[in-house]
Amino acid sequence: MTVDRRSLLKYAGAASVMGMVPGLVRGAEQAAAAKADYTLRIGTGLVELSPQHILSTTLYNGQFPGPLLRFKEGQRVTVDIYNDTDTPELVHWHGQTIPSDVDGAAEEGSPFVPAHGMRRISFVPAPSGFRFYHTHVAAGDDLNRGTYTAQAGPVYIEPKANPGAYDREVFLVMKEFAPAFSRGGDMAMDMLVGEPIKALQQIGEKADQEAQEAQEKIKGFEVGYELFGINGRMLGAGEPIRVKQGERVLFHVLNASATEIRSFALPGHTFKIVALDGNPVPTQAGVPVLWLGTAERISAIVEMKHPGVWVLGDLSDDDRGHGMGIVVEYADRKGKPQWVKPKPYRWDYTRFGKAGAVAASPDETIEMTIVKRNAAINGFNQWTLNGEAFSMEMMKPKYKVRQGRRYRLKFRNASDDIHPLHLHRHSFELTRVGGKPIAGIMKDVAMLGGFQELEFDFVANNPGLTLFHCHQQLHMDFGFMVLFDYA
Ligand SMILES: [Cu+2]
Repeated sequence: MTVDRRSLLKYAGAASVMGMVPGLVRGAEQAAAAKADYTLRIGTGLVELSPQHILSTTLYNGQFPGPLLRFKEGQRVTVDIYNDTDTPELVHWHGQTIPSDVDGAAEEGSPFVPAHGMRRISFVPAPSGFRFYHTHVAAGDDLNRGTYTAQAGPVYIEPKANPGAYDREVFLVMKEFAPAFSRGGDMAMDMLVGEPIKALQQIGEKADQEAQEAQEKIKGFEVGYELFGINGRMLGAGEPIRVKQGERVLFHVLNASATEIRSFALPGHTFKIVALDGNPVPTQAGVPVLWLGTAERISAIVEMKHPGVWVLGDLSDDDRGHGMGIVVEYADRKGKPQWVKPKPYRWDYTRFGKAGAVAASPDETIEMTIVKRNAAINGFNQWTLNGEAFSMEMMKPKYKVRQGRRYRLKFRNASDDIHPLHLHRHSFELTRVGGKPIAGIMKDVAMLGGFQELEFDFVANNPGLTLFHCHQQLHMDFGFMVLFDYA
């Protein structure tokens, strides 16, 4: 594989310069002055997926997942971040409405945590619910960087008032390990509701043709994985989740994958969805299967009323076979964990929306057409939004927004890939998915289906540079990003 690293090296160079801002010295002085509420240490360590599968990667505090951080809504916290690695790092507080300099994205101006240095940050956690933290550096062609490593950990921000209709909480972090490049195949996409739109397929076909004529290239690189786990353990290698009949268990599930869409089922049980991306849903519908795009979170209550020893796992036999699952064991039940393949189920966000409601009208609509240029950059697919790929040097494309205005983003996907769309520092309201109107669902990541459209609204209520990107690491690193800037 020949890969030109010039652009990536240029980016890394800019990164180390940005890491040298005065914050380093100030941070160290502050650290000496008072102890932080939380400390994160970024460093190389081992993950024991099973006794036979121990691998080395970059971790928070020597563990995967990183420690569960419990914050209180509205109560300021300080976090000391130490970087024991040789490269500058960024910790992004995913799903929180915090200032740009602590959000943890270089594009927004957050300073890097220098190699072998530290940075103290302080912010007021919000909104309440299930969030997470993860690295936000570009990986490019380096599978030892970015979200291909094990730098991810859950955050739970306690609400001021806790509804509490469950007996206990279990946090589950789904993650792949041992990544490798391959020439991509097609992503399965029939699990999302909605039909492909012909006009978008035609735009995609035209881009394919152009890429082929220009470079005679085939499909670009994709990433596959050898090993899978939940909370850092392969199926059967960790402790089972021990439950009692009649217990109501609130699962907080995070898809911490760098690139993959994940599914989840527990034979004979139903998930009652109570929150998406940590935000309570208007309609708590029951579903047999969960589908989560990269970085999505689902909070769901399962009533334990089907005694046995079960596999709670991914629908893909291959991924589950390589570890993507965890055993659920009822008290006094013994035996081999059972898996039963669920009936096909199409994921539909609108089921959890506010019935009959219509979202508020936007002040402005911004349309974005997403096109894939097959293998256009050294064998990697390039992604363009309205014909433009994001450039760190130019800090473009950049859209101006005005405080207080409500913006509707209308995405038109002219590719066959699913895109987990992510907006930083703001929550958005889904307003149209798979051809259906929807209201009342607040999220920070949403899956846009292949050759489909999706609309969401956000209110410009948190001044500062704001990044929007696809959360698929390969897509964001190769163009799928824009900035919003307050006028
Ligand atoms: Cu994408």
